[in-house]
Amino acid sequence: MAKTIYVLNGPNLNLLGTRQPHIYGRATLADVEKLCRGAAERHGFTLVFRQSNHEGQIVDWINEARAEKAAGLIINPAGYTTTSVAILDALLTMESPVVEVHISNIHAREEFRRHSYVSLAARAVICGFGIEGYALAIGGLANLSGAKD
Ligand code: DHK
Repeated sequence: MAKTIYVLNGPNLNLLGTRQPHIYGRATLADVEKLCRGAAERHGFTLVFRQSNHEGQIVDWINEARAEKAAGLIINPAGYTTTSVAILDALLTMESPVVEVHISNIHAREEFRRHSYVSLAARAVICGFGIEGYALAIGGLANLSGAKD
């Protein structure tokens, strides 16, 4: 049976394509999902792809990924990156690897974007590659899940 990975997207990522395109690009969330579906298929994963503007909903989906024994979880926590202890705590319960993705390079922007609670639970962090970062994260999870250590 194919391993399942979750890709979770936080607030305002529903607006991709029209939201500050000079920072986030012109690709829509539907384009991101398509990219992720292609990458997941290439690596033999089943994909669950979701977006919410609500912190508790994201926590519930992380709990679901844990209960479903997902092979990995990729999260772009967006604005919750720098504020959410609840999302961090949920991610800390995951036994499978968590990858944090940001479309923009958060280190080249406002100072407040640099502090990530989520990074404390992340096996890896990808930022600044645009939406391609999601595909890189899926490839990274595939390497980890095939890796012997
Ligand atoms: C997306 C957001 O919505 C911001 O709150 C983060 C992140 C950066 C991104 O680059 O994908 O600071």
